[in-house]
Amino acid sequence: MAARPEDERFMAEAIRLSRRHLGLTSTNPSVGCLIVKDDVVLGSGVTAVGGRPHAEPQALAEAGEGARGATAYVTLEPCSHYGKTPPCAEALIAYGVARVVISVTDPDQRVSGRGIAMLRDAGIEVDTGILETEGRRSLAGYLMRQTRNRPYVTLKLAVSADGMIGKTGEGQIRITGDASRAQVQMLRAESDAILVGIGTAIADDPELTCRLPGLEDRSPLRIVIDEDLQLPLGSKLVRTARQYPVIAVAGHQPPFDENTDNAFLGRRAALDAAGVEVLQSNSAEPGELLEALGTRGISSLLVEGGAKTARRFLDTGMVDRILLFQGPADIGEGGIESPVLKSNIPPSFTHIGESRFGDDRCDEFERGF
Ligand code: AOF
Ligand code: ZN
Repeated sequence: MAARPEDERFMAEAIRLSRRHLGLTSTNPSVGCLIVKDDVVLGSGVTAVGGRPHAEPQALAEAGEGARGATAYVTLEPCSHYGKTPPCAEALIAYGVARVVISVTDPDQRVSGRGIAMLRDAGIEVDTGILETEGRRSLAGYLMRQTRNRPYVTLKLAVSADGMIGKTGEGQIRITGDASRAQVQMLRAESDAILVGIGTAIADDPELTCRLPGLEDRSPLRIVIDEDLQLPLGSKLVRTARQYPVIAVAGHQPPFDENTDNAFLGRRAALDAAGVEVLQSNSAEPGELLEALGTRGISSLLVEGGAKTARRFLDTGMVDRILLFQGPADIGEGGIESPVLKSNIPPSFTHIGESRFGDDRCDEFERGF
């Protein structure tokens, strides 16, 4: 049978629910599930922090006997494999669910199509592709890592009215207001990792944590592209490295002569001793670093600047989504130009929405994959 009018409404609710644990379930996707009968939600579940239990058994347990004859709304195809937990498809069958509505099919080789087949074989009606665009957006990190072994990359930029992202020699300056800043903290909470270049790390001395009340423990892994390992030992990043992990990404080649070579090794040892992990990767090829992060289970990466780093990610085609926050004031003389503006977003991106945060606006662009 085809999709029903209420399907999109309940799927939208399941997707909203799934977002609650974004950034907390790596390497598992954060999935949302609702058990609905006669237009009433009898149970709901989201993949638990750490990735297990999955969403379905939680929603089913809440619905209990009520699940018999009900419809299950799931953002991702229920799993069919015996992994660290038994298959969710089996649980849906055991509880006597009559119909399962799915947004996105699972690219995981162990599941892909089998979850749906198991349900259908048991006589359950299955509809797929409900709010698929929105579903794929909520699962973007998981889907990207599964299919390309790299995290989904969001580039966030805060741009002044005259198109600048900062002012030379002035460190952190206010471009956007408090509402935008809170939104960025939320983005950090939803990301597995956050990345800046060493220029920004030195000029701004940022913390890159999530400081929203109650969400402090959702700070992402913090990464600095730091070719020559110049990250100051007194920086906020290094000082907090034992609490919130930091990776410094050094270039492949240490400098050539012996003295500088030794200095590089010394800085490396000092960062190491301060609890900063040093990783070597060619900074001109962000794809190399992204692959290493994908292998470690990082599914979503937020790139927060500066201009050079953003440019490199854009030029090598490693940006999947751009969030352009625009403040109302000019920066003028000494401004550092944004690597990208609303007027020159690369043609492979589509404008998918605009929101307002106080006096600022935020335009969102994405590239399909
Ligand atoms: C679901 N519901 O809530 C999630 C699913 O290592 P395991 O056993 O936990 O299995 C991981 C796989 O399970 C993952 O790659 C994806 O296919 C699926 N995740 N499936 O039915 C959920 N999080
Ligand atoms: Zn499952």
